[in-house]
Amino acid sequence: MPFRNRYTGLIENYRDRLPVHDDTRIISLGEGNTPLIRLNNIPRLIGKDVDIYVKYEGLNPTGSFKDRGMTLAVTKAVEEGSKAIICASTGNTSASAAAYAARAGITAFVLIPEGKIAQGKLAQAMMHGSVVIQIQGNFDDGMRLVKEVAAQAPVTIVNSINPYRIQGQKTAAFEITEELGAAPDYHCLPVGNAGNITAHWMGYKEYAENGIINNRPVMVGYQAAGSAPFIKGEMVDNPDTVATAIRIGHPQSWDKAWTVQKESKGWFDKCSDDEILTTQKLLTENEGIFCEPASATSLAGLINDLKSGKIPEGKKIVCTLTGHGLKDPETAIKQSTAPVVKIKADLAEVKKAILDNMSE
Ligand code: AN7
Repeated sequence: MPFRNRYTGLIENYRDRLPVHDDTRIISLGEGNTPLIRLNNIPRLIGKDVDIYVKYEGLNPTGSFKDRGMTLAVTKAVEEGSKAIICASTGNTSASAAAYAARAGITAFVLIPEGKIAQGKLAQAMMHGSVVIQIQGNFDDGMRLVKEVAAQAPVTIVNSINPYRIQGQKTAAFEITEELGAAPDYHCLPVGNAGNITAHWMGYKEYAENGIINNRPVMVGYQAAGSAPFIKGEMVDNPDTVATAIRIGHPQSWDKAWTVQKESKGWFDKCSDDEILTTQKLLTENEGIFCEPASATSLAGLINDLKSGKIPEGKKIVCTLTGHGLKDPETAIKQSTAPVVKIKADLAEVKKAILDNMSE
């Protein structure tokens, strides 16, 4: 049988573009190398002649793009002798930190806003054995506390203010350009702290500066309307949205993201919670792709900009789907209108249920 090389994660894959040494012990769960899926049906449904690809980051080991940054942040923390990591999180960072800490054999402390993180993410943080600290406050309160406590205790912050997080996350742009043979015309992302949009731009710029590609995308960031500091032009104190992952009013990469906007000639815009949930469902029902609400913001915003003509037809566009739909089963089930037929365990009733629900 022919021997196929094992994929062993993005640090091994992009070793020469990341700050690791030959003898660095790499903490990996095989993250990265996620599918770039071309949408077959949605362009036709919205009546636009465009080439849309989604980068399905929900297929990372813990179900979100955070793993790209976490593999490097935890690898470096361990290399530097750290025995504990800490983060504030709307859910996905804590899930990822908990898993990579477990893998490394160190402790993770995670601060989460009480009652405002999706069930799947809470389950992950708990199952991986992190110390879950629920605070009566939002993400921004948690982030402030993490910075204060890390100044006084021997813990390494693994939020995206840790520069290794951004370095790891830039690899998504490498993968996209390698598959498309060039950068896309536009790249759309959901924006919370704005670490990921910053990381993608870093990756595209690096490949352009190295002559690997000769184009760079226009970067477009979308936020939930109730949690949209970049659209307001100032910090927001009481952010709220059904997309709890991006319920962030004080983005940590504020200045960096404005630089991305200027350098790439991009923009920020907002989507309503209704648009976010409708788009999440559009993807699940018409493409077979299940992402969490925050992730659908990238496509929801793109659809708005295609409808208005701000993004013209004939373009190649990538939307990042940052997290898996299974992260937030409660929101999914609440908004689902799919028929759930209840019957007796009886053949005739099953046949009737099939005939009644057969599509034309
Ligand atoms: C699914 O987990 O900030 O703009 O604490 O989980 O890089 O912050 C999550 C962010 C988009 C926004 N989509 O990315 C956290 C956290 C999902 C997310 C974002 C997040 P950034």
